[in-house]
Formats: sequence, structure tokens, C-alpha cells
Amino acid sequence: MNKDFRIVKNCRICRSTKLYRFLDLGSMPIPNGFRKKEDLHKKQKKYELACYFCENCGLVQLTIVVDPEIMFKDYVYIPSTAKVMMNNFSNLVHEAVLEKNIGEKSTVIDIGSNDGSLLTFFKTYDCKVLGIDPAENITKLAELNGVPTETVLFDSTSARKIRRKYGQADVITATNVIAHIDNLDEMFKGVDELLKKDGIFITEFPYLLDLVDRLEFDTIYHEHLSYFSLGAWKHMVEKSGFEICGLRRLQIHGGSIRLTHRRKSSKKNLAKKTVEYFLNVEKQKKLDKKETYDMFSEKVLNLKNELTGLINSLKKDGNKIVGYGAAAKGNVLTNFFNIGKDKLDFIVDSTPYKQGLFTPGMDIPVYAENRLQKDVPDYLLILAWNFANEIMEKQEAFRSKGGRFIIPLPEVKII
Ligand code: JHZ
Ligand code: ZN
Repeated sequence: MNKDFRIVKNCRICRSTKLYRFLDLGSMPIPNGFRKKEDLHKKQKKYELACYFCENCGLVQLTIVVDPEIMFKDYVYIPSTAKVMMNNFSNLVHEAVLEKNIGEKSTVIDIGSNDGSLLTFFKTYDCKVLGIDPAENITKLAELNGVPTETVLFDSTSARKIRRKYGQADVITATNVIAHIDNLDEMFKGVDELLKKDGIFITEFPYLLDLVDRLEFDTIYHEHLSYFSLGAWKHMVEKSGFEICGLRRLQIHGGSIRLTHRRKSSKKNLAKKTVEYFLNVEKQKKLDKKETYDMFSEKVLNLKNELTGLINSLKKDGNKIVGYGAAAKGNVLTNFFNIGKDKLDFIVDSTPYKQGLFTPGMDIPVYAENRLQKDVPDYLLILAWNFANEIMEKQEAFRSKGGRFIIPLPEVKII
């Protein structure tokens, strides 16, 4: 990549060129491109953010691929600040341990291991663990947490090297990372390289059905190259020589799906009926029709009017509004809806790496959550709406003193 991004013309899964552009979120900086105060005077690089639907296999995707080095080498997102995330990891590990009888002799490898949170749960079963992640700053943290980690982007070449060094795994996990991977064929080649013959591969990613149903347009950003329906994903899995042998829908991140895979075999597959059931639900919801996506875009524009209208009128009445959660999705929402410092005084966030910095594009300052005690707003706009319950519980005192929360989607709500 000699430029810092490239444009793809073919569908990531089926190679078709019939890509239908349905949503244009304009140009904006990468969603985790937080900046220091001293850099604010510099022009920040923006990349187009538009979303496409493959009329052949149904994959929803971006065609602009920003160089992963730019997006992930120095990363600010860590999952361990949210209780809901940790509970979800614990549940995944419990399921995997039951299925594969994980113990001292087992090896678990996590792709996109971030700060090692997920592997820390596996470690309690005395198995060997290894994380793989390209973020240099975050893998240091994982090592400090006692999780051995290879700092590298995952593909078949790095997988081969890792196999030579550590051997193959009984379980490979990849949570909230598959959507970041441009070359899915390479990813599966890597999994094939690293997974024992009877090993399982577990993934979790936000589910397209929920994204469409709940109008989660702000989860569309440069890091997320694919938005999977089960239909499109199954196609990818099968062309790579694997099959889905477990499926569970999850509430996490506004609705996700956890899938377990094994190499194609003649063994009885207990997940077959569940998979068929959801393929049918996707048909009924018309996830395979471009009209569905046109309707989605229309609703996003209506939401823009509704939320900005509310914020403008609250500001006119002299209210102070603060954002909650400097999530990547929050940066998409504020950029696309043009909600700047004149509307949000600041944003609070529990992630130490984001505090003291300014949000990409809108330059809104990010502070620790305790700022709310001395600088009390009238309204908190919950940008990390996927953790709204956890946040509202934490900030119960704010509400009991008359403060109000605004939840931006699927429809604007004041609580
Ligand atoms: P959160 C991330 O998206 C990034 P983001 C990534 N690209 C991905 O794929 C998706 O997740 C799935 C803060 N917070 O998780 C922490 C509080 O301040 O929705 C986070 O900065 N207080 C890998 O960035 C943010 O909110 C709290 O009590 O959109 C949430 O970000 C809680 C619970 C969270 O992800
Ligand atoms: Zn396709």
C-alpha cells in the first residue's frame, strides 16, 4: 500500500462487482484517531465513509480500506472498561471449556487479543494461551497482564510462523475483529494453519440484522470493513472448508452473534437447524434486498433531524449537554450529525488512553468520568448506547438530582 488507503472494487466474499452504494456518511477521520491538544491545529486526514451491499452474496461492506498500520498500530480501545464485556468473555470461555474440555494440555489462541482480557479468563483453566494483535501499545499491556502476545497482524504468513513457535491450538477465538480484516480468505488460511485437526474456531461480531433493525448506523466506520448477515458469513465459512457448528445471538454491542466453527466433516451437526432458522429470519427481514438498505439510509437521515433538532432546542433553552463514552461509534455520530463543541462541552470516558485527548473530527475534549461531579451537566448524551444500562446505573446519582440521559438510537429517547 503506497497510499494510506486503497479502494476495492470486488466483494470481499464472492468477488462480485455488483456493489450497491446505499449510505454515504461523508468524509471523516478514522474513528479512533483521538488527538493531543498540540496537534489540533494540524489538518486531520479524512477518509470517505460509504457503505455498500453486495447484490450477489449479501455482504454489507466498505470499499475504502485504510492501511491497518494507521488504524491499529497505536490503539486506544480496550474492552476491559465495561463490565458487560467482561461478563460476555467469561460466558464465551465457559462455553468453550465445556465443548473442548479445556485443561492443562490445551492451547487457546486469540486473534485481536487486545489487552488480553479474554485470555485471562481462559488462563484460569491452566491452559496455554497466546494473544495475537498488531497494537504495539496494547500488547505491552497484555504482557503486563500475564498474557503472552505476538505483536503482528494476523494472516497466513504470521500464522505459519506462530505455528512453528507455539504449535497448533485446540481453540482459536476472534471477537470483534473479523470485521476489521480485509482479506477474509487469508484469515481463514491462517486459522486453518493454526488450528488442530479437531479444534474449534469461535468468532463474535455485531450482527447485521440488529444493525439494520436498530438503526445502528454509527457502528459503520473505517475499522469495520464487513457487516455480516449469517447468509453471507456462511458462504465465506463454507468456501474456506469449515462449517458452523454452534450459534448464539448476544445482546452485546447492540446485538452480536457468536459462532463456533469446525472443519467440514460428516459428524452430526447440531447447529444445522438453528442456522436454517436464522437464514429464514434474514429472508423474512429482507436482508437480501437492496430496498431494505435504502429504507435504512432514509431512517438515518430522519434520525439526524430528530436528534440535532432536540439538541439545538435544549441548547437554546440554556442547557448544558455532555457526551458519555468516547466510543468510535460516538465519533461517527458526532461527525455525521455535526455535533461539535458548541453542543457538547466535553465527553467523559473511562478509558485512560482517551482521557486528555480530543475526539477525531470534532475536537471535543475527553475527560475521566469523575469530571461530572464538579462540572455537572443537565443532559448526558449516551454515545456508547450499547452500554446505556451499565452507564445509567453507574450515574444513578446524576439522575436522582434531576439530570437526564439522552439515548440517540434506534429512536431518540430522554430518560
Ligand atoms: P464501545 C469498539 O467500538 C471498537 P466502540 C472495535 N472496533 C469494535 O469492533 C467494536 O468495539 C465492537 C466507555 N465507557 O465498546 C469505554 C465508559 O466511559 O461501545 C469506551 O470508550 N464508561 C474494536 O469504540 C466506550 O465507552 C462505562 O461505564 O464504538 C464504549 O465503546 C462504559 C461501560 C464504557 O466501542
Ligand atoms: Zn458478495
